[in-house]
Amino acid sequence: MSEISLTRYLIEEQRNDRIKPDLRLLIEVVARACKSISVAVGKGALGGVLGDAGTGNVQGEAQKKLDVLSNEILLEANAWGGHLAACASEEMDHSQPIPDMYPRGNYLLLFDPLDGSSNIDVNVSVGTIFSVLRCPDDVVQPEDEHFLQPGTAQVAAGYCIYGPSTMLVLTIGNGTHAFTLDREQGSFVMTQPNMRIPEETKEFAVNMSNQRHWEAPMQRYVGDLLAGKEGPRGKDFNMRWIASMVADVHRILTRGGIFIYPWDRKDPGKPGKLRLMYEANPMSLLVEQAGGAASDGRARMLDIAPTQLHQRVPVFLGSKGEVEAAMRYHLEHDAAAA
Ligand code: AHM
Ligand code: MG
Repeated sequence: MSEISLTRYLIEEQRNDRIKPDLRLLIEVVARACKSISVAVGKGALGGVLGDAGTGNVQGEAQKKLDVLSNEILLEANAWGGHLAACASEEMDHSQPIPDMYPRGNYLLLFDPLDGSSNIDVNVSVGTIFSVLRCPDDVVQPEDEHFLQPGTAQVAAGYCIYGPSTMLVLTIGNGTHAFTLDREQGSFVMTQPNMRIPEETKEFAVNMSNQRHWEAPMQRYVGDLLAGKEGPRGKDFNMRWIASMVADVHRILTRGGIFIYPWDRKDPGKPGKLRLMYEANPMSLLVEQAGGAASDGRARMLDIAPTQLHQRVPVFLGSKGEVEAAMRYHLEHDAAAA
C-alpha cells in the first residue's frame, strides 16, 4: 500500500465523519508550524538561536531564544486561517484572541511551544505539545476562563518531537498515531499507526534528585521499585530520565514505562512542576488513546476541572498496570491517614 501522509490520514478521517474540516485545517497548520520549528531547532548553533532570550515567562522561568521563536512561529501560523478563536501558551501570561483583522473560528489552541528547552543547548531532544478545545458556542471574545475545560473535552492533542528524526504524534480521539517527517518531501508520513503501550512495565522515569522532598506514598512506591526482585514488587526495574517530557513520553508510547513528576516539598505552594492544560492533558489523552493510563496520583488526569490557565499538577502516566499501582500507594496512604 502507498504511504499515508498526515494530509491523507486527516482527509480520510473527515470522510468518516471523525473530524470537522476546520479542525483538520487547524492540525495541518500546527504541523506546518512544527516543521518550521524543526528547521530552527535543527540548525542549532549555526542558526544563532541557542542560548537565553534574556526574558522570563509568567511561570518565572528564563526563556530560551528558541522558546520565544517557537511561540511566534505557532502564533503567526495560526492567526489567519479562520479556524481558531484564541491561543494560549506556556510562554504567554494570558490567552490571545485571534486578531480582529482575521475571521475567528470555533477552536481554542493551547501549546507548550518548546518543551524541555533547557536541553536545547546540549543537543538533546525537545518538542512542541498542543491541545485543542472547542470554544464555547456563545463566546465572541474568548478569555482565559473559556480554556478552563477538563482534558476529556479535548478534540485533538499531540506533540512533535525534534529528535534524530522529527515526528508528530497525534490523536483526534480515534487512537494515537505517529508520523515521521520526510525531510526531502517535506511531509509527515504515518509510521506507527495505532500505538499501544504495553500494560505492564519494568521501566520508570522520575527525577530522583527530588526524592527527599516527596510525600510518604511516593517515597514508598519508588522505594519498592528500587528494591527490585527482592522487594514486594518481585521484579527489577530500570530507570530513564531525559528531562524532556516529550522524549520521555515518546519512549513510553513506543515501549512502555511510567513517567512521574510528583508533587514535592521543594516549593510547597506549587502542586507539581508540569502544567495541566498544555502538558499533562494532551499527553494524558495520547497515552489513554494508546491503551495507557494517566493520573495525578489519585484521580484520572482528564477528569480534573481546571481553575487556572497555567495550573500545575502532579503527573503519573504510561503503562496502565503501573499507573494503577502508583495510585494504590497514594490512595492506601490517604485511607490510612483518614
Ligand atoms: P519546560 O516546559 O520549562 O521545558 O519544563 C518542563 C520539563 C519537562 O520536559 C521535563 O519532564 C521536566 O521539565 C524536567 O524537569 P527537571 O529539570 O526537574 O528534571
Ligand atoms: Mg513545558
